[in-house]
Amino acid sequence: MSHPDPSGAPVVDPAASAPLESLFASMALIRAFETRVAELYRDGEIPGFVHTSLGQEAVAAGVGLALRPDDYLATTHRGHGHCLAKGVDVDGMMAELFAKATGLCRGKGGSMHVADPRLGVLGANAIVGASMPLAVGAGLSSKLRRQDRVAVAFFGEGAVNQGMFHEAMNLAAIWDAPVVFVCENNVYAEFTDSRTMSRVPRVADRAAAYGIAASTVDGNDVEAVHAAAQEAVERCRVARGPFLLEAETYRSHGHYEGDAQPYKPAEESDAWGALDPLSIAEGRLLERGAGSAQRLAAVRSRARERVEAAVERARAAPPPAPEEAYEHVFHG
Ligand SMILES: Cc1ncc(C[n+]2csc(CCOP(=O)(O)OP(=O)(O)O)c2C)c(N)n1
Ligand SMILES: [Mg+2]
Repeated sequence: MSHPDPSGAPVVDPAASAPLESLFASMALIRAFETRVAELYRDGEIPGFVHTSLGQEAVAAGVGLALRPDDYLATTHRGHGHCLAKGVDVDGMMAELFAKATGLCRGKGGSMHVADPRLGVLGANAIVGASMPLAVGAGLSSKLRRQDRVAVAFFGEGAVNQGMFHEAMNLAAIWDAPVVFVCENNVYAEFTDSRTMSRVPRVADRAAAYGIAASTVDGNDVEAVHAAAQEAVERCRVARGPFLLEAETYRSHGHYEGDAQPYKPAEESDAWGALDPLSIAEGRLLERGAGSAQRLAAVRSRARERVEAAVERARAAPPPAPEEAYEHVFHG
């Protein structure tokens, strides 16, 4: 069986792109949410472990706005932004991080296991690489049921030396599953420079080994991510086979909140700091006369207010009742 179209002509009209204003608003919400979550975690209000995607918001927003509500999404330990960009409820998300009964998973999942099946969000995942086989399964089910739902797997570049990457890429290829593999290449896997972990610096180059089309995009340029994601998603939608999209970016916080990051050279952090995705989008909107500095500041402050309302609701919400401990969870 041959692959339907491993390279192929573009399927998306560039004029169909989401407006930069919407992409900016989505990034502003993620920035506000995670900035506040980092503070609340530091202050001991949020339990467990928290990994933020601060600095990487353009990837989540660019891909999220290319998806339909019924498309599938599987994410990682660093998935708040992906879920928010897919449209999950901010109150439910915040309450979940607070481990409250009003959370999306009734407070039993937390940051690393949050899910929302109503929006195709198959879950965050503490197992590095596990988003990929999940998305292949979801994509295959969509194909077998003759639906046109697309499945996206987010993962980091630290996951691509896992067997799961190889197996998922190969199965998606031979089954022509509608899966977009989105690699957020943020330079580090925990405390290790990923450039020391492989002789193949570009993750996208690996796709050729499976007969899968691929591209690398500037992951801090939300318009570039969105255009590439739209193209990849629409290819899947019209059954042209899976796609690997690599987004080059940088996490501005530590691996987890509390990580002092001694392994990051200061010049490197500074250089990436100058490429902040929200500032890039703001600069572009101003340049195009698409918004005043005041209007853009208002977008950011509305996002902060929305998040603060979610924090207040989460604080006031009850914890899960002890008698529900064995409900909605797997147990032997
Ligand atoms: C199967 C598995 N191996 C190792 C770990 C420990 N671990 C957690 S995050 C991480 C690094 C992930 O790096 P990357 O995939 O680049 O994602 P990032 O944290 O940069 O978003 C590792 C090794 C794990 N959770 N699961
Ligand atoms: Mg990484």
